Amino acid sequence: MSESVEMSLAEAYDLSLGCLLANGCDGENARAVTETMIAAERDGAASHGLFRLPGYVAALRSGKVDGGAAPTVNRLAPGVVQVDGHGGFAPLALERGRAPLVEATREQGIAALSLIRIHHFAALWVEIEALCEAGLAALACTAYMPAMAPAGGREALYGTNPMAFGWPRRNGPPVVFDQASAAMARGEVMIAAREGHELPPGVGLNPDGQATTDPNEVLKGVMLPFGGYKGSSIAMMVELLAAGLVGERFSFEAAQHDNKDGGPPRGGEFILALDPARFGDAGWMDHCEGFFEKMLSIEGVRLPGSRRHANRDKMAAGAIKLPAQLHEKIQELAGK
Ligand code: NDP
Ligand code: PYC
Repeated sequence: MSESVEMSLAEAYDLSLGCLLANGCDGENARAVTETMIAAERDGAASHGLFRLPGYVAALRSGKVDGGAAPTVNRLAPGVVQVDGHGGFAPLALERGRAPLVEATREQGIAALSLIRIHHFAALWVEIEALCEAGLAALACTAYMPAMAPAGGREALYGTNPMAFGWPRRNGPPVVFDQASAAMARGEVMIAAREGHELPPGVGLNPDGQATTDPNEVLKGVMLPFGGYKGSSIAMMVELLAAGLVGERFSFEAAQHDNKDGGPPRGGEFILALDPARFGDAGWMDHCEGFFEKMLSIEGVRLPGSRRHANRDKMAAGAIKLPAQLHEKIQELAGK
């Protein structure tokens, strides 16, 4: 384990905000991006926390991303809300789309949010939890740049293409799963490389197409889908929803246009929201609570998202440990 620097969440927030402001983000974008990364730090999701800040800054410095972008909202159809991010980072666009999506979903029982011209570099549970806290069930997905081979192939075509789904609870946090369609998020592979850890088998191939558990070799080679052809089909679905449907770039197209500065490429996101109260079963909440109870009555079973929430509870009065090299890098990027 590398050396680390301990800091409170408030200190980490200030560090990130200052760094983004110093690199051309306006206040609203710097706040929204910072909140997303700090939420990940708080929940122990390091691969999508401050680890991403150098990439966000690279995209600002190269001019790929507009740190002052003001997302606009359009109601394309009764059940389709579109947010145009105008080339900015995803968090502010997601924030701007949330209230119109909740309103459309409550009106109709089901509605979708289509995000275009955004740069997504984060975990998806952030947007899902916010919708579940408004009493809705939701599903989100986004594509990236080619990192993973379709089942049977050895050439990257799909992004690591995450999909997240969440369900509201009566008391306590929603149940949310959020998973890459790759065997592991690429950020986790990068962290394994940084920490000198081996990967479990099945994550990827080296540049010669041979299976390897060396994260550095996987990063040079190609990642594999989880569960073989099953994860591969989910990755394909994500490409079709987050690019084909919303009218944005497929991962391979995003890479063709990207300047390879290490920051997130331009792409899209698709979110589907459902209001369980509009599906005809007044007792849906009790029914589903009973289902979760049943699940948890089986020894060894936990709900997805419970690890994050346990970390969140622990972190309430605690401190995060930022790798010293990353801390130094962020300070340098902030001009300190
Ligand atoms: P993991 O494999 O670590 O976890 C996937 C999900 O499974 C989580 O919801 C996790 O809940 C749940 N889970 C894990 N173990 C269990 C268990 N024993 N029982 C029940 N549920 C369990 O995540 P990934 O490596 O696939 O992805 C990590 C992150 O990377 C995600 O947040 C994803 O959005 C992000 N990502 C973003 C991309 C982008 O393009 N923006 C691309 C790819 C990934 P818990 O958190 O509680 O452990
Ligand atoms: O961890 O695979 C990943 C990832 C890609 C974009 C953001 N995170």
